[in-house]
Amino acid sequence: MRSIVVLPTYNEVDNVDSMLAGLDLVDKARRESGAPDASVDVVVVDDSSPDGTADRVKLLGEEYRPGMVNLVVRPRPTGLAAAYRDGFAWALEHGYDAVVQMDADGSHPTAVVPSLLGALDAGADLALGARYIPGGSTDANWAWHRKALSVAGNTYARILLGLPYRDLTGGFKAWRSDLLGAISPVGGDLSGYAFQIHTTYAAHRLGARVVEVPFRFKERVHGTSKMHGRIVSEGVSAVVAMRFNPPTSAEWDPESR
Ligand SMILES: Nc1nc2c(ncn2[C@@H]2O[C@H](COP(=O)(O)OP(=O)(O)O)[C@@H](O)[C@H]2O)c(=O)[nH]1
Ligand SMILES: [Mg+2]
Repeated sequence: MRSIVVLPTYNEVDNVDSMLAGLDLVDKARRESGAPDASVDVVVVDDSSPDGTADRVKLLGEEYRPGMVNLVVRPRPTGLAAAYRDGFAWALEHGYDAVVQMDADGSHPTAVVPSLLGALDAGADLALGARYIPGGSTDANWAWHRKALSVAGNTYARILLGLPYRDLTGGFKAWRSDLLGAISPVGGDLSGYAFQIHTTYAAHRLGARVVEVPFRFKERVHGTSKMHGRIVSEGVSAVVAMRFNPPTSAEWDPESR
């Protein structure tokens, strides 16, 4: 299973070194396991960060296995979801079997990526990194209002959409490519939390096998959050809209795997 990690970045120059170093360890461990096509590549999707993130990634890329570190540069910051749409399209065009999405700020530990990919190896179509299941947790340093918002948002979306998953707003996930390709356009035109909820909801409605993998969410150490109020209000209204107008998706046969 050839895998790729999509890393959206906007002003993450102080975080990309440790992200790539961590993912290199994941790549080495999977390749050493002897499984066929076990490599793990990375594509950084940078929105022309003024702090020079893209140049740093180019430089670092030369230190790793040829072809491991890839870079897509977009002209300006248009949000996390837009960057993911382009990164996912890039991954699908390049024929990867599995696509991991994760934040580039250290909140989603690279050491958990093998467990997400392991869940796909074991037959899942979508593995959700989950903070709110046994074994999962959130950093004590995480601002209390962010945690409260996250817990409330998850409860709200879970109840309104009737979904069984405990972490719907998180953005740490591993997808089988055929499933990801079937839910195009990924997340409609949503951004932020709504995008994350929408994609999991679409997968669920297609009959995908979705599993949750616990992880400890760490607050970022370097750089600043790009979260803003509009992402929250979009989340609130988009979940109601999804409830009455569920995502429509291309045909996908759960037995096609
Ligand atoms: N390419 C790109 N990445 C973004 C954009 N906004 C946020 N990100 C990245 O998305 C990830 C999560 O964003 P973050 O600001 O940490 O949001 P928070 O975790 O909700 O506070 C980080 O890797 C950011 O660099 C954007 O407009 N473009
Ligand atoms: Mg963050």
